[in-house]
Amino acid sequence: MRSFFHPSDIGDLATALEEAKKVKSTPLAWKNLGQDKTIILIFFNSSLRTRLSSQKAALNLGMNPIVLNVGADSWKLETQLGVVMDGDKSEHLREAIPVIGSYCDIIGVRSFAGLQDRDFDYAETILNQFIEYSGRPVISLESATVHPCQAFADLITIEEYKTKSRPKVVMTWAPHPRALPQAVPNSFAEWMNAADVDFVITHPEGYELDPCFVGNAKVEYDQMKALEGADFVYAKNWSCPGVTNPDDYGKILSKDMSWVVDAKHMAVTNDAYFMHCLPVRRNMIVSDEVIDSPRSIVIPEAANRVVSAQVVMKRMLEDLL
Ligand code: AN0
Ligand code: CP
Repeated sequence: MRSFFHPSDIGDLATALEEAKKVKSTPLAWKNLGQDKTIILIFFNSSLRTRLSSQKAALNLGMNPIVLNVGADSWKLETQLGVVMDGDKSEHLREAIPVIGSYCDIIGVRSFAGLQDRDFDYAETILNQFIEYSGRPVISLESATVHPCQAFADLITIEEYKTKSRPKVVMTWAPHPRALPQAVPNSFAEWMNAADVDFVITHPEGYELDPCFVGNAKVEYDQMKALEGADFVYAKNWSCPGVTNPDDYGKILSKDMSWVVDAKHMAVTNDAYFMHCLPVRRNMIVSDEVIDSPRSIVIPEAANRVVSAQVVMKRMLEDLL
C-alpha cells in the first residue's frame, strides 16, 4: 500500500475487518515486522487520538515513531507554490518533505482543510506533495478531504456492535460554534458506502457533501425521519462543502440547536448506539444524557483507532519487505 486515503487502498473490506480482529486480539504478534523501521508522524493541527493511537500502533509493530508538530517544534512550513517567502514561514514543503522522507520508512500527515480555497483543499494539494516528494508510503491522519483511519475504526466498531447483518447507520449533522472540515463525514460516507450497511445521511439544506463521497447513500433532510429505526447514530458537524454554492465553502450556514442529538432523537431509533469520532462538544453536538448513556460507544470507538492504524501500518510494512 503506497498511500492510505480511501477504502479502495485497503482492498477487500471483509478481509481487512478479519485482519483487524486478529490485530485486536493479538496486537503484539507482529512485533518483529517493524524492527529497525521508522515512521514519522507530522501534525500541522492538534490531535489527541490520532497522535497517541498512531504511536501506539507503531510501537505494537516494533517500529520507532517520531512525532513532529509543525510550527511548534519545527520551522513554520510554506505550503503554497510560487510565493515570495517574505512572511512568517521559514521553510518550504518542497525541501522539508524530501528531508523528512530521508529519515524514515513511512510518513503519516495531519493537515486539515484550510476551508478558504475549495480547489486547493479538494485536490489534497498538501498530502499529494508528501506522496510526490517523499518517496515514502503516506497515511492521511486527517487531511483536507478525508480521515480514513477514523472511518476504518468506525467500521470496525460497527462490525463489533451490530446485531443484524445489514444495520441501519445514520450520519447526522449537528451544530458547532466553529467551522469544521468535511474530512470526517466524507470518509465516513465513503466507508459506509463500501460496507454492507443501510446508510442514510441527514443535514440541513446547503450542507450537501461532495457527490464523490455521498455515492448512492440516501440523503434525508428531515432529521427525525432519517433517524427512525436507526441501529447506529453517527453525529458530526461539518462546515458548508460548497457543492450547491461554491461561495459558501467553509462557512457556517446553521447553528440550529434542534439538531443536537438528544434523548428525543434517540427515542425514534432502534435503541441505536451513539457514535462520534471525538473530540465532541457536549450539549452542542450531543446531550450529556445521550453521550453518558450505556448506548454510547464513543470510547470503544476511539480505542479502535489503534487497531485501524495498526492494520494500515502492518500492510505498508509487509509491502516494504
Ligand atoms: C476536527 C474535525 O472536525 O475535522 C477533527 C476531528 C477528528 N475537529 C475539530 O477540529 C473540533
Ligand atoms: N478523532 C480524532 O481524529 O481525534 P484527534 O483529532 O484527537 O486525533
